[in-house]
Amino acid sequence: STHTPYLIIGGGSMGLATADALAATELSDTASHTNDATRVRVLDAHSPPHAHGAHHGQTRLIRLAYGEGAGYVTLARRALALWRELERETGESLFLPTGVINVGPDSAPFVRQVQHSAATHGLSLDTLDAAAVTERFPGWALSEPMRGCFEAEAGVLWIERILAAWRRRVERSRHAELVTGARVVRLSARDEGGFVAHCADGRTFSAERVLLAAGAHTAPLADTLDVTLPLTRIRKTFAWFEADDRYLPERFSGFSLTDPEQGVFYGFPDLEGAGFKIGRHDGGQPVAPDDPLMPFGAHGDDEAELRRVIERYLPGVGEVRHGVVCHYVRSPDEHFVIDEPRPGLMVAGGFSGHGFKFASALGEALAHWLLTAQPAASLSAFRLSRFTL
Ligand code: PYC
Repeated sequence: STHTPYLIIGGGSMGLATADALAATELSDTASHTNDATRVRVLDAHSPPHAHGAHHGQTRLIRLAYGEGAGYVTLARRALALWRELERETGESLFLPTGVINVGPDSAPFVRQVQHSAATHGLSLDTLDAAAVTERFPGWALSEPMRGCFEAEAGVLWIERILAAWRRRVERSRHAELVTGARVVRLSARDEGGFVAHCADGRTFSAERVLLAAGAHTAPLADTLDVTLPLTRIRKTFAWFEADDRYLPERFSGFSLTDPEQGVFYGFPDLEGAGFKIGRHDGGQPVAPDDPLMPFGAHGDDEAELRRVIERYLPGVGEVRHGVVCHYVRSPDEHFVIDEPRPGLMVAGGFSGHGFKFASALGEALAHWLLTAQPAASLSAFRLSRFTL
């Protein structure tokens, strides 16, 4: 049957995390479900991991001393514990504790919030002046008033490896199924309750409870049920560069960099010979959900905006090797949008370029919400009502 109790639209970070958490919990409880019937189905337009959404580019940061708000710290801690658990269970290297340094002047609200988050939650954070940053991490050339807040517990997640691991586990589960090549174009409500997902090729899948986690397609699909989500798709770029041995992970950590004139950047040490990786977090170009993304270099500033901060702060980084495009799906306040706007229809989107680190913990909370119909208290800050208050 194409009907299941639960349906997840989007087999990206949030969809697969949730499916994996579902497969690991009640769904596999043989006492309650003795047969092999599929209970959760995940639909993806492509075959994850892939480069059509927001989970390509090899690496993501996990930071706990959170510059976007102290309200994220508990979720980040839970996520880190679950990343370590996934590593143990799979025997794969998925998290690299390189540490993360948040570089910027004290006048930058992000840097102050990093310190506040650490102080509020008792996280260990070394606040270093410009000279101390360069002494400890010779890849940085900083001068006052720049400083760095270094968090040793933070690090790097291997995102595509994680998606591949979740996919394998979901495909092994007796109660979960991933359907690839299923491009959902419309949702409708069922008379007897629940919803139907209509695919471009004419297939339909229905369920009593649906999680819509389809990245750029989340808002357009919600719209087909008259649910308006305030999400914007933004074209983003990042690139790998040649770098000397100051950028190896023994000597250089992950980072955020706030320069009041140039913008907000993030980056990674030279891992497994890939080169030094850097991208810009703010800015970007709005694009419609289905429009192709112009390749790296199509915008005059794609490489230049990265070069400018490299020249100013990162003296051992050389020529660009390879640049790529991706997208952010942004909410108006850049906080996540996670809610149940219609009974049985859950949405998870608007991760605004900082969601992946939380995917393990969000998958756990979303799975529980999907199964129990009880909204997760840990996700209450992300509800849609904040935009109408
Ligand atoms: O949230 O740390 C982050 C991040 C890194 C790259 C994009 N976002």
